[in-house]
Amino acid sequence: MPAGLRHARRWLLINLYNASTLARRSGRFSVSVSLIPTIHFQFAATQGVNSSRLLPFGDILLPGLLHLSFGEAGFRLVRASEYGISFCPARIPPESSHHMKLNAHALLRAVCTAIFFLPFFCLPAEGESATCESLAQFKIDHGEVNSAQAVPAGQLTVNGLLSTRTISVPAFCRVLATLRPTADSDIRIEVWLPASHWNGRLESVGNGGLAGSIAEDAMAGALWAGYAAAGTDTGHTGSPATGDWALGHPEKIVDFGWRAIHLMTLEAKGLIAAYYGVPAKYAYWNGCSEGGGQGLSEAQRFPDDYDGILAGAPGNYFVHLQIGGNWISQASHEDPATMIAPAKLPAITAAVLADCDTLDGVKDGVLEDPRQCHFDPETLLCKGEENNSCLTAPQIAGLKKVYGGAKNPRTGEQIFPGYMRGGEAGWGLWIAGTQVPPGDYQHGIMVNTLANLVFDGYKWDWRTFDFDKDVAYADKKVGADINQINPDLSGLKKRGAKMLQYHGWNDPAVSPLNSVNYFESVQTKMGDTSSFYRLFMIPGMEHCTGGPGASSFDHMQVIVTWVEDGMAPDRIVASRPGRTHLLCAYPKLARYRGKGSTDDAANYTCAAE
Ligand SMILES: [Ca+2]
Repeated sequence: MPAGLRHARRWLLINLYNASTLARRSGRFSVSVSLIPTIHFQFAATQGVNSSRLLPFGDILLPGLLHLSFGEAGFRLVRASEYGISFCPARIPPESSHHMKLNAHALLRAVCTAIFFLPFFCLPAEGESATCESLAQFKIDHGEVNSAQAVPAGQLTVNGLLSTRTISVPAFCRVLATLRPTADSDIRIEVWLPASHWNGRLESVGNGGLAGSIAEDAMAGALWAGYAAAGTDTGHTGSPATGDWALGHPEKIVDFGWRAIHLMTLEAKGLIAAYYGVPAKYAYWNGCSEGGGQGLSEAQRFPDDYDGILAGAPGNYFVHLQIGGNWISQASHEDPATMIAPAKLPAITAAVLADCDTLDGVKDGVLEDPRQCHFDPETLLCKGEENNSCLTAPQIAGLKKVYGGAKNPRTGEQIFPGYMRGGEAGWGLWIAGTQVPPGDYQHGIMVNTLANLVFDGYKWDWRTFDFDKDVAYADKKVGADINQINPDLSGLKKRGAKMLQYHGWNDPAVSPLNSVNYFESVQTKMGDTSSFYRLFMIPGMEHCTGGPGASSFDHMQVIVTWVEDGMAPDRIVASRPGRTHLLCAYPKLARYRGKGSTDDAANYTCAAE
């Protein structure tokens, strides 16, 4: 294929996709029709939508032919992809269905226009594989490309930490590189480039815990959605709960803290531009847990890196998060008498719900805002023999410490907030445990972090942590690099980037109040941030996912809509099997309107408390 035509085809695909998402996000219905196998055109009815925003490609390719008007509704050719023969309505919002005025004449004219463009899509695929392999010679600034390989669609075997596994992927160009910004750095990155149907965007994916591996599954998900994807191990290899890589390697701590993500971003953008011949139109960060903290780091340190940032359940106050974990270990495990067996957790939540579930007006097993609940654990005191429905006095004392969070015993200052009432049934993996030392995740990551990044390795005894002087010591030693708490997001605001932070109220791994604290610190510093930074607290969601609340939604769709269409999210409809629920931009809360099913988000409104 001639280079010019290839370029035109690429631009068309990119912009068709963009127009498609704009149309869908604008709340208009769309209708899809496939003409021949492997060619699929989607027409979106775009009544009332500004045509100049919908047709960014119109300037390049025959604008008059792309804009079809039929009475009240405008039909545009907006997308091509390989779905085979079909004729189906796609994503028709109920409130828009009455706008549908598709008639035979309109369809005929639209199909004719589509046929005009067939040659663009019927041309043989360009030589991506050769182009891909040439990336092995591509010069990057902070290291070298190790390999570039065209991967066919199908099953890809990746070497996971615990086991080798296969993941399903579309055809893509897989680039492996190693970055060495310092002599002690060894940062592995991967950049995955869709062989076809690239949507013009980069989606970088984050890590969990102490990182140490690349999230191939998340990268595959991004590929399937048409994104070029990037990921890094942040400069060391190992389990996300292993920290021995850091002992005696201060530069590796910097790589983990912020440098690897930033450099990965720069190199991913360069590789994208080299492979496709055009730069990514938009770059997105998508991370939760440590990945959420990485998103905040990018927002604070390198606001030019991303146009949109999804920061879920961020472990951004990393030093204090671990100190909070130590607090829990000391509160609930230092003395075996304080240990709360996992079998007791459901009874605690049941007692909390009996006290507080209906404070939000709906009995649904979920607290809309657990801060409104002041359930007193003393009510669970065993009257006679201990059983799984009651707590002993030492257990109650430990539970109160988990709720209350880490505090400086001398000043009373909160070091890291505690965990919320109503989520206890989901604490098992993270907080509770019957071993000494505890085998839960919080404890494991805490010991590995504090022992290796702050103190002198595993000979350090977690029981000796001093919640006064050791806090300042830890912050001074590594806080500048691994805490992401700067409330000044003026760089992000200035360039028009957007950040959506979300956090489950039932999170047992990173206190949800940490998200509230950071969000409010930014409001204090900058005033109202609603034009570029919003927080969504998710009732009943545990760490990044799961829990009794309805918490599933298309995160990327929300941030892409905000960045590219300028539509800031006020409310998000989340779902779980059998239920939809309304999520509201903090500090608003979903309030039941009083009529209709309490499992239907349509019967709620976002209201100030
Ligand atoms: Ca409730």
